[in-house]
Amino acid sequence: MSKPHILQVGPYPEWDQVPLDAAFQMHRYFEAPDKAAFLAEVGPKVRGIATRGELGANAALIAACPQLEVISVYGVGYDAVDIGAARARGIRVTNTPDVLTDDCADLAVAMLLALSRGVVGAEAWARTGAWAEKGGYPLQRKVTGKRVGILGLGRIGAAIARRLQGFDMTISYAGRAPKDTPPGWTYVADPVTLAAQVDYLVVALSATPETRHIVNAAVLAALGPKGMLINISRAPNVDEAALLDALEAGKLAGAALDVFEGEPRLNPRFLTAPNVLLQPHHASGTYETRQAMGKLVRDNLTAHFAGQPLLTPVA
Ligand code: 8YV
Repeated sequence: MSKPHILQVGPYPEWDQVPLDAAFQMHRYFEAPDKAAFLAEVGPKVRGIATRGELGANAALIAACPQLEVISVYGVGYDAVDIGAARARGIRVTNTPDVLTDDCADLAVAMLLALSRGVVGAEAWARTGAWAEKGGYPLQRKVTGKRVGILGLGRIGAAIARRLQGFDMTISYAGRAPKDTPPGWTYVADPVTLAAQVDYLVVALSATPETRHIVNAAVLAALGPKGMLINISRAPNVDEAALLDALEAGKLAGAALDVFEGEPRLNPRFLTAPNVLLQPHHASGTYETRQAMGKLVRDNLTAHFAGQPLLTPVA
């Protein structure tokens, strides 16, 4: 039997590419110099799309594949997939939840600690000889015992909160509705109120049209000049212009970001803004987790084409 044709939107590590090539007829969209011509040629044969969280599959890509049955996303966030276009044609969509939760939470905590303690600047202080020339590094902000607000207490948000309990932090969270949480975690309905009562605001929301710029100028003002923002979710959840304005005006103590509008290119204002910690969207970027994500992408495709239930469907 011929192998199902799969449109591959972005690159995968070799340990994924080899088994994908063995099981499916992969068409590497990202390598095609003329994307339109490539799609016109392979689109009619394509029954599956394998994509990455940040690349997704837009309506045009979906429309170019009239036989499309399934979209398998390498990532938990599937906001870049036009779910409406997929649902309208009964196209199934899968993602890679759970396997990346720990890594995303670990990096969020690492970013919070590094930002608050000035780890990156302090490293440069030691490395460049500023320590010997100027003396000790300027004092930083203590983490243990502070108040953290988690915007979006899903799997990743809850994993972040559990870790931060180990730092004796007070945990509050906002989201669509209160959750069943460990004792002492407080639900706050409104993001502005949440920001006003915490030292650190960690954004862990999945991105939807409703959450676009949920962290806006009012939320940042409520977080205030001693407050710090950590975004481990998706760039559109934060109004970047408002964030840069607040940082440049000293109205926010700092921000640590793993995601950016227009990534991988950054707004150049981030390069000069004070007290920002920039990370290249790599919260799930460990060998262990990426291997598990790749396996889940394949297992979902394999299940679909074998007529078995999908492992992690979102549509
Ligand atoms: C990945 C992600 O970096 O899971 C997500 O939603 O954004 C990340 O895990 C990305 O999907 C890998 O391409």
